[in-house]
Amino acid sequence: MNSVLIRGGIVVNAENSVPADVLCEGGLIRAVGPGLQAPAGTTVVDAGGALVMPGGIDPHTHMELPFMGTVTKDDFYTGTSAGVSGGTTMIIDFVIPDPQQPLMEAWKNWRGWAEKSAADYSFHVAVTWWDDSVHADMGTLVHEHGVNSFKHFMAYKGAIMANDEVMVNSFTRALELGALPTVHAENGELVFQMQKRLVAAGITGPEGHPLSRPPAVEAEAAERAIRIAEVLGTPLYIVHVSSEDSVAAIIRARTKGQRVYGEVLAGHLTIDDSVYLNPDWNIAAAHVMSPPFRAKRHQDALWGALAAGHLQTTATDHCAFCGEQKGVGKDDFSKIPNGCAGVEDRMSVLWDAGVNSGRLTPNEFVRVTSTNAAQIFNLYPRKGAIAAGSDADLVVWDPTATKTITTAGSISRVGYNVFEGRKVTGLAKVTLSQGRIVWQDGELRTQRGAGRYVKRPAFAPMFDALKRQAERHAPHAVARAA
Ligand code: URQ
Ligand code: ZN
Ligand code: ZN
Repeated sequence: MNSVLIRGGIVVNAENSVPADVLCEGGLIRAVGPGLQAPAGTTVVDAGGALVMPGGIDPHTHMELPFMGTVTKDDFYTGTSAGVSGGTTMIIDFVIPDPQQPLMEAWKNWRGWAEKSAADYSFHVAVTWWDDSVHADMGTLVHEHGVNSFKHFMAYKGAIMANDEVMVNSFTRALELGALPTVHAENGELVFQMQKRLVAAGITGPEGHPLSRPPAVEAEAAERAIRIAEVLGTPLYIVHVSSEDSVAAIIRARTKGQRVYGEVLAGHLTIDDSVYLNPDWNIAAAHVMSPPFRAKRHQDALWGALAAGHLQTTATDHCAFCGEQKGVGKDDFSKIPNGCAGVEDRMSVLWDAGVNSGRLTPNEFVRVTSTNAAQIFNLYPRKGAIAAGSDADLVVWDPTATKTITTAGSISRVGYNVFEGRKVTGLAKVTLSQGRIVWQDGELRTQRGAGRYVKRPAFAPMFDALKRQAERHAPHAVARAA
């Protein structure tokens, strides 16, 4: 049986940090404690005083995504390999059915594509349209396939946008099933009309992208989703929160007792909207993603909310398009495929900008890069913890190691790295996935297909709490259902 002993590290969990060895056997953590003995045949890794942390969970990636007429460059193998090289050992990707496509058909496609993954993965499923079959398929996905979160794109009109009718139906069904509704919060109608007006006015370059999606476009949708969740009594998870306006909406709801979670991207925390004014069209276009990068002041609000616990998770929205793919929008920014990469660099960028700056403690870093995602998406303590019985997905982290991020040095097939040229201190020295060393001192040792599909059970134990929340916020809805 494959076994690895990590000796002489400091085990950093969300709750505490203790000097301890970690013994991994058969894909699981068997023991955590001082002076552990290595059974015969065990590979010993000398942590040399480095930190041993739960592997990162990126709850928002798009590997092999067909989107805006093309397909993202990283497949599930290259994308998860890039992840483990940076200390991320699990992704939660998205099944995104076309409108009118049966959810189960899309689901099977994504399951097939993901079989090549090098590390564990799971899926949120997008609800892009509504009829009785969608209602039924949501049940099948929750009960038989371990899906406990459904995504709603409030943007991308004419493609995958969910209107209020779809959202209300889907949120209601999610509550029945003990699943968590999530949203991409941008008002798709406003974006659509703003794009047309800007292009008609001759603003056709990437600088038009943020102008077509100002913070109010995001805040309106965030507020609307929060209010829909309030009326229906459902919890809500808002992906890639990028503006102080949306943060304010989340804080308002949370302090009223609503269960609203927020995710922030490493990119939105560290990159500002000046990138869209780069005179090199290719570089400006490489930063086209939605919501766009914002004016610097928004970063302070995002960091503050993350440190305060109003935002709980960090992700990347890894969605790697190359220069040729972005070039489709040469004459019209609204046609530039939206998306940037990041799964490889999230942990280092956040350590450097978060922990080295004093904004986050190492324990808080673990919480926002791994533990909170595991808890919110019902993977804990299988993931998100260094504890006996948990999956042996972990990273030996050298807080003193330094590198300069470059596209050329990337494992990801990204065309342009939005973190290009950023010097970071704090790197993954060794990464274990299912107890196997998949990254060690700069050497990638992943196996195609070694990653497993991870089921995430419905929130059965939380269900009563959800019902009680519904009773508090929406007694009329509960009375009708009874
Ligand atoms: O909106 C998203 O999350 C997707 C589909 C990718 N791209 C992006 O610009 N964020
Ligand atoms: Zn999105
Ligand atoms: Zn996304």
